[in-house]
Amino acid sequence: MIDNLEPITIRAIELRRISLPLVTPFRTSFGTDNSRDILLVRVETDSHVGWGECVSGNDPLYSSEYVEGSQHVMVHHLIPRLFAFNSARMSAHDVAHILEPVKDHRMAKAALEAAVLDAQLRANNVSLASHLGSVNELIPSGVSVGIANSIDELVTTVGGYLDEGYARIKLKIEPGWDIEPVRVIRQTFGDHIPLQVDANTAFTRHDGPLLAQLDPFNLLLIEQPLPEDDVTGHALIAKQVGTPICLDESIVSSLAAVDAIERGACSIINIKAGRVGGYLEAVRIHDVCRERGIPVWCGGMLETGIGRAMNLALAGLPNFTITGDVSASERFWKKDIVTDPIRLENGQVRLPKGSGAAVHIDQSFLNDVSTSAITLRP
Ligand code: NPG
Repeated sequence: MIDNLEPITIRAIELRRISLPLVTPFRTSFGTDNSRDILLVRVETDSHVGWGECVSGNDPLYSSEYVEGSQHVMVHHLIPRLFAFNSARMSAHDVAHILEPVKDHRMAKAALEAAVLDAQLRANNVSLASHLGSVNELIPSGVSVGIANSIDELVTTVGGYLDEGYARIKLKIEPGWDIEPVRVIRQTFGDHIPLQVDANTAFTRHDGPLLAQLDPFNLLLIEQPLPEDDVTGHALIAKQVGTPICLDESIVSSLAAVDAIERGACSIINIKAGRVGGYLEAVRIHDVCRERGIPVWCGGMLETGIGRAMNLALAGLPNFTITGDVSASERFWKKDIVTDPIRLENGQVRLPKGSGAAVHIDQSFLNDVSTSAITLRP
């Protein structure tokens, strides 16, 4: 990926918070979401506008980031650095470097970079997908299924998604909701459905023998069984379990990806731009994985149409050979904030066409769901 884009000058950055209720509560091993408080970033140049979506959650449960903290670090640390750079004239490829002195806060950095990139790509009349190196327009769509109140409820939910045509099912697991749900889903729907599980760090190094009980069910992968800072623990588990181990939370950068691969901690990686500080770093992770023969897939973080379209641009890169969490908008939202939400077509989703992320905001609905907005200028 080369930076062949004309730079832009940022005239204003708007931080807008919206509140969107989920169609159904989404339960993982780290908590239950009923609605999302989402921070959107709008970058304005003299001629164009770009959008970015911050994936931090309402509470610091998936990682240490949370939406209030992301907004705070943007206002007080990140945006002032952008404005101080070269009279706010820059390329999106400069953003990570400008923000590097601030430690972590990758979701906040990713949202700012995404908005700058979207504005710059629109000004250059280039699509995000082609800039990132995407080669596919139709992307197989996987769905993530939260922990249910009962096995019967889980069976009904999974059956509904299979009827809709989803190409792959991911079950959230935690201690006590692990082997049995997988056994019943396999027994009910057969061996042929692509199935995987996600523990979101809920197990320990001692759980290798328990997780090995998943081996007979021929899962595509077990995602992030152990805490994010226990990379060596994942390498130990990988020796005890036949099912491939995939890392999500542990992979915060391309450096972390190389480290985990070299330590034998995973044979598959989930890439989320928000978790790694932006789409440009996400492409670098794609590349280091590709060079090392490690397939990747695109994760999701309950994004609106803005983040969903950007994720699809990423998921079209050639080493995204495993079906990702790129479900239709209606999986999570009754109504999206974009005019043309991502829809499921025969188990696939289509990359929107146009410059930048190629989405258009439904301005009146956006206003309806907005809870606050502030504008910062250089
Ligand atoms: O399809 O957008 C989606 C959701 C996929 O399960 C999903 N995401 O741990 O990967 C995860 C989980 C998540 C959601 C994590 C929200 C953090 C926040």
